[in-house]
Amino acid sequence: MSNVMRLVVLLSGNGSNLQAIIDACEEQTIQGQIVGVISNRADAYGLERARKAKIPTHTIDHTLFKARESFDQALINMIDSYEADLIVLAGFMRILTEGFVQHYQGRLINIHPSLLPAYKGTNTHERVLAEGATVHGASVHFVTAELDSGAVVAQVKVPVEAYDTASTLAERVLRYEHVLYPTVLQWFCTGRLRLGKDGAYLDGELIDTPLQLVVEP
Ligand code: NHR
Ligand code: GAR
Repeated sequence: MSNVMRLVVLLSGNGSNLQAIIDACEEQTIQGQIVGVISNRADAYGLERARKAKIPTHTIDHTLFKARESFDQALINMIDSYEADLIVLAGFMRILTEGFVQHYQGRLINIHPSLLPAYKGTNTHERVLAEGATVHGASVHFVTAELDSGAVVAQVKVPVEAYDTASTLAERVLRYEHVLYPTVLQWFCTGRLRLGKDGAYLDGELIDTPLQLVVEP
């Protein structure tokens, strides 16, 4: 009963994706256990959500480190003390060094608020609106050293409405994320999803185009 996958979640903010993952673990729609939550900001509401769920929390404040390498090493030391099988980025807002990413090759996964490869980086909702796109979305990808460029596993499309502001759009995207992310994490936790040399595999088959999930948010 205790050989389920051990997840460590990294976040920087509200943690609504963390909440979706906590709920899925409790309902056993994810057969995994969140063994720790780490934030780079002491005031992240996600830490409060973790405490309520009796999950150990830590803050590693990036502003206390002179170099990205030393911050990342502190993260590595903390994560490895939990013997994590999978490191889940959930609204984590610090770019990670190549050394960090290589240490967790195939065990580091992120959710990004766009239909990758479109709109890498930050402020995706603002940029989608500025360009007048009618479809937006979210992607789950394995993390590699190049930002938002690792193998994309699955995506959801989200409609853009004429009245949208960045905030109403972000809210809608999040509701889809809360279904997408637990789904993909369960694939990993059941051994169906892995990262190979040439990309991500689901049930032994290369994902050559990101899987399109159709979900009820
Ligand atoms: N690290 C690597 N190496 N590769 C990725 O794909 C990563 C990553 C770290 C985080 C999440 C990410 C996203 O989904 C992520 C993917 C932060 C920034 C950023 O510019 C960009 C992308 C992502 C996270 N961060 C600034 C920095 O200097 C700080 C911005 C801030 O604090 O608000 O690190 O989009
Ligand atoms: C989510 O939309 C996530 O995709 C995005 O931040 C939000 C976090 O919300 N991630 C990034 O932009 C990473 N750069 P949450 O804290 O409520 O889960």
